[in-house]
Amino acid sequence: MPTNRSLPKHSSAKKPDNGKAKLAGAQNEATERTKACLKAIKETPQRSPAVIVLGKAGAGKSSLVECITGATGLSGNFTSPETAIVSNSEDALVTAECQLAEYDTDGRSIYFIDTPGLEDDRSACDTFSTILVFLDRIRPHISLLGVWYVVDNSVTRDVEFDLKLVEWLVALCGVHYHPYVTIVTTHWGCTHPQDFQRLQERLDERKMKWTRIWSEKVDTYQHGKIYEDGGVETSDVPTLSWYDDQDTLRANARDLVYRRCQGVPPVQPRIIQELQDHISLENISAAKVLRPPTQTPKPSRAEETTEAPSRSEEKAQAPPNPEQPWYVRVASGIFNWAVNNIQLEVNQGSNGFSGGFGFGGVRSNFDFGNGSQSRGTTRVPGNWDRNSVVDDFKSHGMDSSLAGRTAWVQRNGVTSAFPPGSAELNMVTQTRFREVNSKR
Ligand SMILES: Nc1nc2c(ncn2[C@@H]2O[C@H](COP(=O)(O)OP(=O)(O)OP(=O)(O)O)[C@@H](O)[C@H]2O)c(=O)[nH]1
Ligand SMILES: [Mg+2]
Repeated sequence: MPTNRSLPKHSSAKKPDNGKAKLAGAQNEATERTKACLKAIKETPQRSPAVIVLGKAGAGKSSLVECITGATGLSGNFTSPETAIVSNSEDALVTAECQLAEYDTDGRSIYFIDTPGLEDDRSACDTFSTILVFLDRIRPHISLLGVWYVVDNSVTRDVEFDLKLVEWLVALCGVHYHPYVTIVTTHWGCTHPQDFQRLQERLDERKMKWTRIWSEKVDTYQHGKIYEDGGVETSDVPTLSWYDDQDTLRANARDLVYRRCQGVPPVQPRIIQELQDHISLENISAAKVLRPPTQTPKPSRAEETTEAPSRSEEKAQAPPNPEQPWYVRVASGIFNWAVNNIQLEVNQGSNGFSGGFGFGGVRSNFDFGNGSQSRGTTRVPGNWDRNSVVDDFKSHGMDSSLAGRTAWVQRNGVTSAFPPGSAELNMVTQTRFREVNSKR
């Protein structure tokens, strides 16, 4: 059971006692709500619909979840008797554990998973492992309707870590889950057209970078812009005030839920499948992106093979010890936990994702579970594997070697921090390759 260890943002700052009491009450409220949601989710025979909210520390994740669900106690924002929001950075809470809040829409409950924010290179791995432990625990009971990634658009420019986080998001979701990813930008409150212009330019620049990393446009929602009916974004100024327009902000965010959470996707994010397959944390795609620079990555085994690491290979790893890097230690924690809590797995199988992992023919090089693929076999022309980037190149009579593909990637504007031959870059390359060739 996760404990809410939410800490005051500037813990050195002196706070009035009633502020402390409010924070303690808020933490308690969030913990109790999460427990109640977990209980309800476990007791529901079907998988419960859920949305996971991810992003950098302080981006506005908890506030967004509160806005949609009406929950309090996640962000440290408090509501005054006049219903205006009262918040300042001194009173804000840092989300230290994943929390759940329920949004009831048309008689259907959607659970929002508020997650701890990723702060910097040094701590991102630990934060991610906290998210993974929670996700591994809850995954047999949920279907993710979407992954929402929150970005504070008032921040002037992206640093390397921001771009790394988008790479992380791609690796976490997999290209196949792209249609269900939403980037939510926050901090749009402004009254002057020039301020709006600056915010808009920042968003446009960011969108270009995100598109390059994803190799496709990602759906976005601007929390604070004025929207017309049907989710049409406007350039109206003043935009919505964070302090005075919470009702409209809520209506807009709930419209987003309506638009983006219509049905259960036929696919789930790659991370869910990786956890289900008990892939060790060192081999989890998204963890590889966050791996601290000091830790030597395992040599890429993706080159010239499309085979997923087999279960037996995974199991053959040495047992964890304190000298081992974080990802091995945490992995054993996750899976020991899973073994010790078998009752949480009761729904698995009976409500499985019915054969749904083959989205659009674009797959990761990891096994997505339907066992129907003939991986690693020699293929003859005309019998190409749709999931293999190597076969895509071969079927077009092109140089499919790593050098050939790397040259093609450079000529065709694919920018990625993933290493040549990695599963991630292969996926991005494959998407771009198909895009380019579909235009010919
Ligand atoms: N003006 C304005 N303030 C916002 C907005 N979104 C969030 N905030 C404020 O920003 C601060 C951080 O918001 P949180 O919702 O706690 O951010 P978070 O991403 O959950 O932060 P961590 O849990 O630390 O990762 C709070 O003081 C919020 O009131 C926004 O769109 N506009
Ligand atoms: Mg938070």
